[in-house]
Amino acid sequence: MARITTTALALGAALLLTACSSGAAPDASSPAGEAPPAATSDAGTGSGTEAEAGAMALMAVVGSADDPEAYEISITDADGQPVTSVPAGDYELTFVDESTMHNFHIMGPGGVDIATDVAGSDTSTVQVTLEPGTYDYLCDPHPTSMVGTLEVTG
Ligand SMILES: [Cu+2]
Repeated sequence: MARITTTALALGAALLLTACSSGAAPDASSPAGEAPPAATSDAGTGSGTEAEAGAMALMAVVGSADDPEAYEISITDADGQPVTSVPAGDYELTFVDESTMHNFHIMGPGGVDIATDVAGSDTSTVQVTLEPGTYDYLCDPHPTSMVGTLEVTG
């Protein structure tokens, strides 16, 4: 009995210590551990918000790969994978709008308000600085069925 209690107490103390030491770190950056923020080639650890230099690529896509007139809208990375959250920073945003009835319209923090033409196609690339917050994008003619958000983290 006594031994069990002591063990339990020791365990409790250890847990408390752990809780205290982790709780003492005010910046809740990476609960995953102490991976140094050095620029390694490990892709996508997600931590360094200011680690990357230069603009990163995003695509603003209207329609699907098979059908530019499809009622779909998304923001993807350079590999075409959908993206819903990115760190703040400078981006090269490439529009992929080859539809004659849709457009891509994005607006949000920092005065960002960019829209492609509804009738015409647009595959241009613009430089955009994304600030922390929520960016909304939609197709102006179909704002309820073609709509999405991009969260930008600080
Ligand atoms: Cu549309």
